[in-house]
Amino acid sequence: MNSPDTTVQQAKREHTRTGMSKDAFQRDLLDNLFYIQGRFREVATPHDLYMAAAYTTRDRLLARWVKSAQTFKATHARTVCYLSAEYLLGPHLASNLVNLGITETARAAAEELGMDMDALIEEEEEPGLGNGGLGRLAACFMESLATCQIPAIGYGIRYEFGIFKQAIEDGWQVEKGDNWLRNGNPWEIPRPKISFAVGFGGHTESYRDERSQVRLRWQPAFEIRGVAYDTPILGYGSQNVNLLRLWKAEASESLDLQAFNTGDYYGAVHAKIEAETLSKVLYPNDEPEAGKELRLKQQYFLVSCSMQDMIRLHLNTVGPLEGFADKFTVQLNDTHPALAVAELMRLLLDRHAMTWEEAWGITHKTFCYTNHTLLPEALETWPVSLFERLLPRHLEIIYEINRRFLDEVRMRFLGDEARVRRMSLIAEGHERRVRMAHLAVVGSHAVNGVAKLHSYLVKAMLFKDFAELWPERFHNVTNGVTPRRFVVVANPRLAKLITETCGQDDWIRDLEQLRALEPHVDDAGLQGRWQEVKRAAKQDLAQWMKQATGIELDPESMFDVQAKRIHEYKRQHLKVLHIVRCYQRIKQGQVQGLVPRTFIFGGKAAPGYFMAKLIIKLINAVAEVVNNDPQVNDWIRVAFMPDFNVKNGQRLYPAAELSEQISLAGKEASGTGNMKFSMNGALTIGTLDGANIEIREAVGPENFFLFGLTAEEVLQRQMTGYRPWEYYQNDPELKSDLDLINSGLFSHGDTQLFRPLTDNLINHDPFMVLADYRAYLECQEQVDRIYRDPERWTRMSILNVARIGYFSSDRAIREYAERIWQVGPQPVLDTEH
Ligand code: GLG
Repeated sequence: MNSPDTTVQQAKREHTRTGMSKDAFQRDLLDNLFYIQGRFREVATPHDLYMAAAYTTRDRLLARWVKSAQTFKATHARTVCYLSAEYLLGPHLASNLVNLGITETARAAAEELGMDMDALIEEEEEPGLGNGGLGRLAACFMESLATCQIPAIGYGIRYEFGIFKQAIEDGWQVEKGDNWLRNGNPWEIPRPKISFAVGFGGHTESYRDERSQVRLRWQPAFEIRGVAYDTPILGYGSQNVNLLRLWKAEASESLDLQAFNTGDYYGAVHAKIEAETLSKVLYPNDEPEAGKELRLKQQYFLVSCSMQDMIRLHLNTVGPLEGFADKFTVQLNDTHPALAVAELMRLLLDRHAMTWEEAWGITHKTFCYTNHTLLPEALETWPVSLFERLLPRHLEIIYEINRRFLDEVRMRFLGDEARVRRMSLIAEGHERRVRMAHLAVVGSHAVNGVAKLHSYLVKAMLFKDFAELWPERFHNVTNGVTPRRFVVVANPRLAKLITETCGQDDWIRDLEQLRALEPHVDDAGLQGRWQEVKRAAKQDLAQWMKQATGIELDPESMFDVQAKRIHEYKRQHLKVLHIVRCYQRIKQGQVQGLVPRTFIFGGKAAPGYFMAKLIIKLINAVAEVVNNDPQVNDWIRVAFMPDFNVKNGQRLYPAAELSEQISLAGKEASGTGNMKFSMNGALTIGTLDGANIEIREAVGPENFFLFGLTAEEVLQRQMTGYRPWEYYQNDPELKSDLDLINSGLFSHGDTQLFRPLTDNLINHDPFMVLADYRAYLECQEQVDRIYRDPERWTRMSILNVARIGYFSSDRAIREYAERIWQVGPQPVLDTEH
């Protein structure tokens, strides 16, 4: 026990070390520059200064983290464990300063030392440990969990190479390695003592335990180790800090020693290198998983380390494992961590000697599963043969789960063997495969989709049989995004204007308060300032683009943006057809009613996704012709922002006026970019897909540009037979746009380059681009009409922001907490000040 005196001293020391005043920040900045970076002011590089600022900020997080850990321990707080193969975090510095509430203090402190805080923020290389929406959602959720004061641990993989960096060369995407750790990562703390062995291969065997019971155990052929790296995640305006724990793969010491002792030095080094490849690289999505054995290994590595860690924590703090599901609730972010179901069963059965019924009772109470897509190619299945080889014990457990589950199905639906086959965890066929989504549904007590339409389709189509068996298991939680990063950090001018107009900044914590803008919507003063804020953001983006790509954007034109992964279902090619139509109209002198526009694209294509890469080439090919034709470039310009990531997204959202959300209805589970654009005052042109539907309801149909087939109509067309060539033949403008692409005009005379794309559209068109073409063009004409009335446009923009509060990830997290996790806030008290 500390005497009261030493406790007071400790608190004082903490206070002087991590004080929030400008002077304290300034002193620590220099201290950290000197003692951690080993530099002094005169010779420090911008990167040194960034590191010093990062450590100075981290110190302040750590003070809160310690208090959080103490509070959670003392109160035995129920904890959410978020299991995700991806976290697309984005840069930490600016967002942590905002959440600490010291952005201005830090800026002033830096300025007095002759440093420019914005330049330091620019220095940070972002951890791109995710592909797109799914990974970014996990990052928003971590931030909102801390903001909502819900104790949580995010578990993931510390990939040495995150999502590739995209360069554009000759119009094509070129992938470059993302060596984000090269210059060190000041935000993480290695925990070499928190490490677990993870086995692979080998065989299972039965033995008799001390009570003479026959039990099974797994003897893996080899083991690697997972070591914890912790990153503190601070909530906005709260003292709560949660933990993001990422696992790095290392060679197991025991194997090392063995090899060294037998004199096989190179063998030992080789084993080490091979073990480390496990967390080497994040897999880009949208690619078939064939031959991706390493990916299954990664998935098992993640869940094994994480489940072992939870059991360790439980035994250390609570005690007997019977109460495991009361202490922890585990959210499976898509099927990537679904193996956790089998792993927890294995640990409880084989290591902790529980009966099947006890272990299953706990497992089933522990897990919840979020589905993020209906696209069949993204629904993971793994060959049984691969499981046999890598995870023999888990396969046995999965078979037993399946046997018991299918008995239940047979009891409920007597004689319906077709249903049994459809629902089985094992897909029969010439190659038997494990269906990870079925494992996740059977092993969880709650399953949710990520927007109303998506959750409906999950129940009505994807998991129809399961919803008939267990209707109460299915939920919807519509996604959200954090307004801290996507408004306060990305768009400080807008944040300031909102705060001044509302008279307070409570909206940052409670986004529904944006409604206070609504009474001012007709105020000419606000409208003028609103327009100025947008113009300034457009100028910033234009400046960045000029320097990054050489392309000049005209800030006087409408900024029309589509930024997201490149995928046929998201229909970037529909947007291109619109641009080609504008081009032709301008060439033919039909400019009446046209509004000058800058079309901006951003997004990566999966390296093995040929069609997506061809779409990027097409965008750049059209850009080259359009931008170099003086007859048209007064009207339209096209720019492709290279390497769309969180950091670049933060440049784009504030500058956008029109947000393109034009996926084929029924294909985009939710979308979250749609929310980020709208929060920054862009108007949406979109289909009735994913969260677009709910955004439109929230902002009002009159403030949203709607077009296109509904999900139901799409299904109908598919059933009655969709014939894209009829659209091609019957719509002369559509025909002429596609023909122009094939004419070689955009490809230096090459008439074959874009054939795979245009042929596919005319003959198959799986995402019904041609069916929606006409409606899209007409809707774009309406966009032009309204844009020509700036007052009306601005009004709509203000209303979009005023009514977007529902799409905060704080709201989403509160819904999970109440309806799915049954967990409440555990505030950490500020005992320091
Ligand atoms: C998915 C979907 C998106 C969704 C995101 C987060 O494609 O529509 O918004 O997850 O739920 N695979 C994804 O990125």
